[in-house]
Amino acid sequence: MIKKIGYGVVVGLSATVLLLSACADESQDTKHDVSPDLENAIETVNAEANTPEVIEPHKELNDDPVPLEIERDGTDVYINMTAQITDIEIEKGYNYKAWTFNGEAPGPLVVVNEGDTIHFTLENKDPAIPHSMDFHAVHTAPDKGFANVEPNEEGTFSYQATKPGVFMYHCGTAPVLSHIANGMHGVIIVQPKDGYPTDHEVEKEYAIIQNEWYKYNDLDDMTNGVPSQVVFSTKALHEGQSNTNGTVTAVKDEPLLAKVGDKVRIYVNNVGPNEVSSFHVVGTVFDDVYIDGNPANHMEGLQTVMLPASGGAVVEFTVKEEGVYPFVTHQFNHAQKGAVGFIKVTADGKDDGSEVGGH
Ligand SMILES: [Cu+2]
Repeated sequence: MIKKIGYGVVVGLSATVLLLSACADESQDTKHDVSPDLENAIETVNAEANTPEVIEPHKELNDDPVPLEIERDGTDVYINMTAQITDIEIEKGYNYKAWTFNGEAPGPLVVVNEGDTIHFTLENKDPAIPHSMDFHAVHTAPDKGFANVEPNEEGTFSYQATKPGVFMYHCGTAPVLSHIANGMHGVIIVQPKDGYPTDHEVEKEYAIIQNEWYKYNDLDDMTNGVPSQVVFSTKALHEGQSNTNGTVTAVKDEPLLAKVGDKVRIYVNNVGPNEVSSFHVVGTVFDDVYIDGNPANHMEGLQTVMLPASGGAVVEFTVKEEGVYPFVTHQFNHAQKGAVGFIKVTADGKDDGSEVGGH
């Protein structure tokens, strides 16, 4: 049913890292008990903590996005991707020097068919650190199939996609949390060989991904803190659809479109890295849900679908009236941090130019 992929949007610059309040409190409490030398040392540490934690060789890097390459020969699919450093404006005026696949975060949407053999090549354009690819859609010995590709090198790996679904992919290089939270995540859809039983009812389909952002390249914040932004992106499944990065306004500024009466299908995945998503579309009930996107996991009549970190689903619902239907994670502390998008439903399915509001 699906075809085609697009590309992402990027901008330039760097980011700052804020001082942990715990450190500030500690320096405050001990202020009168320490020698002037130690006091100076504390100030120096605090000053350093305010500088961006960009790895030295990444400082001047901002590689343009490289289009995903996919070629098919029967059931052999050749996929070429890059690991690269690219700035992403995750919030207005805040650029994050992301570690990415192909210059997008989440990375480009990959679509293959159940039973395909994937021949995957990763070109690591990062001059400083190794990267790798862990496709949740395949069976392989991770130390071989998901092995590191060293800086400025290429690695090729082969495996079969035997299960249909909406799977996460991510860099699996240690520390994995740094690589995922810095932007190295995405989605691979494996289309079921016999389709979904509701294929003939669906008029519109989209792909949506949820991810979190933390303080820049701050493994402590990624490990012990809470996300600074929780966001949605949409990836082009069909020609002409938007293809965005995970930013706080990505699916607000350009809402998804549908026509009154349409049955809408969304391929959704929560790439985390840490948080669960409680995916809900306001003003509808999901008629059909395929947990993890496998037709065998068919459920009906769900209000909210829980997506564990890395979990996916295919959800389908019918939009019965004109209007703006927000989709959220119903963990509203995360909706407050950005995880809201809009589906605009009009009489003819075209954008009537009206404001969606609610940013
Ligand atoms: Cu990596």
